[in-house]
Amino acid sequence: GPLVDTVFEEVTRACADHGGRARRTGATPPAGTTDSAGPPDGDGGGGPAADEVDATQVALVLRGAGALPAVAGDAPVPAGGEPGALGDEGFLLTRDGAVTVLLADAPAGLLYGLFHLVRLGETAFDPARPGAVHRPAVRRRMLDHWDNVDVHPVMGQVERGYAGGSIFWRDGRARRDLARLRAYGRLLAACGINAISVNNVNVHATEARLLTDRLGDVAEIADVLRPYGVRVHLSVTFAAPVVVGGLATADPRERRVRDWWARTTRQVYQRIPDFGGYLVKADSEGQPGPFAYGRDHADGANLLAEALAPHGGVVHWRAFVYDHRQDWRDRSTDRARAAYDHFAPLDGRFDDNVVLQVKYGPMDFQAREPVSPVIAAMPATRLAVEFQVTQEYTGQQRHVCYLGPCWSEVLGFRPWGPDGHRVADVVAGVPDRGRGGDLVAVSNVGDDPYWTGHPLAQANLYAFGRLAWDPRRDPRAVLDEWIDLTFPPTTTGDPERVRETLHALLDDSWRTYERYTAPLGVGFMVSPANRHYGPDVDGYEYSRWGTYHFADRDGVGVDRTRATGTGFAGQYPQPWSTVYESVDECPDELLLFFHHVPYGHVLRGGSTVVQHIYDTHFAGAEEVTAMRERWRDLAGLVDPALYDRVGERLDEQVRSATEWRDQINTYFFRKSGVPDAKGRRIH
Ligand code: GCW
Repeated sequence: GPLVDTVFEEVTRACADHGGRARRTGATPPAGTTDSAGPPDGDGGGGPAADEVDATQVALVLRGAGALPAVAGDAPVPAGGEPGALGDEGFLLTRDGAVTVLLADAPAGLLYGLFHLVRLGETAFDPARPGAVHRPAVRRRMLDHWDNVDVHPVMGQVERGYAGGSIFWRDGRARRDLARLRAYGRLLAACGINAISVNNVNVHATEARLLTDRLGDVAEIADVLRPYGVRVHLSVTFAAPVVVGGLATADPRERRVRDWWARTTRQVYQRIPDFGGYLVKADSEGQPGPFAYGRDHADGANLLAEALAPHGGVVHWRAFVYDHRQDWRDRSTDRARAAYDHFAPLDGRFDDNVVLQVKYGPMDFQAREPVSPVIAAMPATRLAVEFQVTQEYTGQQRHVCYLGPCWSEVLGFRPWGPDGHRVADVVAGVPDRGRGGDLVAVSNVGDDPYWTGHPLAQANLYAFGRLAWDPRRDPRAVLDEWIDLTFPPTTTGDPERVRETLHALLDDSWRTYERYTAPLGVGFMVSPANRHYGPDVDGYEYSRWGTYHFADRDGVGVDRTRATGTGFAGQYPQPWSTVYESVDECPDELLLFFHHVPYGHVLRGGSTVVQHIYDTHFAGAEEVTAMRERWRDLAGLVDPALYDRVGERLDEQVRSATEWRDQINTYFFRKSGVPDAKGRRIH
């Protein structure tokens, strides 16, 4: 099938890169493949067996596809590598004498194995390397594109996009840049990502038609990405039966509505047989949903699930539901509570092919939030945890902010205490704690030549895929992989310096970002007027979006305790509900998320809240200045255009971090009247 062809193409490409040779046996390569990617001596088709790939000797073996070559028959098979056990995407890498054997039970496994070989480089051929089975921890590793087909008057071509235009759409039309799409498929597969949705969760008029008369545009993308093991999903509007179907209602209980979804979905599968499914933002921030008909989210999700089930598709139903028309005077409504209040009571009511998609924190992708309590509250529901690779609230790809450590913390968090399962286990599926789901992230990719605007933001895309494959990996090790793949040691002249410099910039950049923006879990001090970029401490303080910090002359923070606040802390299982409830036990980095405290409150770390605010802002801005200087070490070692692009963005990051530092420090100095203990300049 197409995946095997892709494996072959990738082998030839890898071999061409290394001056070696690749041959395919047992099937005819697709037209053009061998000629274009074959060895430079023109010694193209037919001939020797696959074990003649390069002098280094690799055998790529698809088990079950006929008799195994002798070379794989003798290879030692580590535990877990029995026939069929590798699954749809797993692979076994082992040695048989002088031959490195890559074995898979399905073509996608070969493809992932091949990218693994590329990552390992020469070390893949080390005779001492023990055999190992590799399988993804999470079955669906998905990117959501918030791309609009039309240019939206406020949000533009890509909602919260910081990497140029969309790679799929431009000005209302499909771009049809198939070469770019193919390159994207390869990039996704190299990261381990196996699903994408191709349009924004806010579904406007034109985008609604992707489900019906514009389906061909989606099918074309699916055709290009299929050979890379990537399935395509679509964001749909819950009101589709009305807005594109011509019905008078979208009520899930109405037979004609159910028939419409069944018929429409059948047509989708006729055109795209491996279509992934629907992604839905319903009754959220103005998007239509089942509430209009007096139905709940389970009724709504199951309506679509029923239409998709016969074809093997899934519904990703987002749990990002809250009242965005809140009155700031009303202290009883707490946006952080909303997802749990809406969804936890529905546990057990969702069909098996519904995946409830929950943002990792209870608010909205802030630089620091507690893990959403919904993740621990729905053992009978499939859950997807949603991250934001696009840096809406973390510097908008103008700032270096490597999010691997943030996601790693979330995935490693144990909602039931030190002896309990992790978030990653819930997503992977563990008895009594979770039915298994997906990891999903909002994409940071656009039509920018570097894909992600800031060249170093590619590391976030890569880290998301790699952590979804194996959530236990150390984000620094993931970064090492990305550095080697992006700045191959043979091309930079001084690979050690490149590696050290990139680690110096990226490793701690998320915490640096947190320090110069909004520490202690306070969140939302971004500018509403400037699309969430840059500081505006009170920008959301009296808004309807439910995002408050309640700073006054005496103190700051949101009381979310059961005793005196909104009760949000009570949504966690033990021990966290007790830990978060207690002002003394609550971790410093989340203190202002859970408590309103006086400026003089002494943190567990020893300093007062206001002094901590001053200290972190001075430190964070200084760290950014140091990052800017450090980058100069790479002058002449990396591509000049890339060097300049990163340099320009670092200049902006220095400017912005300074602005954050000064506005936040001045704000809290004016509110509290407490001077900086270290006598630094506060304006
Ligand atoms: O973070 C917020 C963004 C919106 C986005 C929304 C969501 C697509 O500001 O732009 O809408 O979240 O996740 O649906």
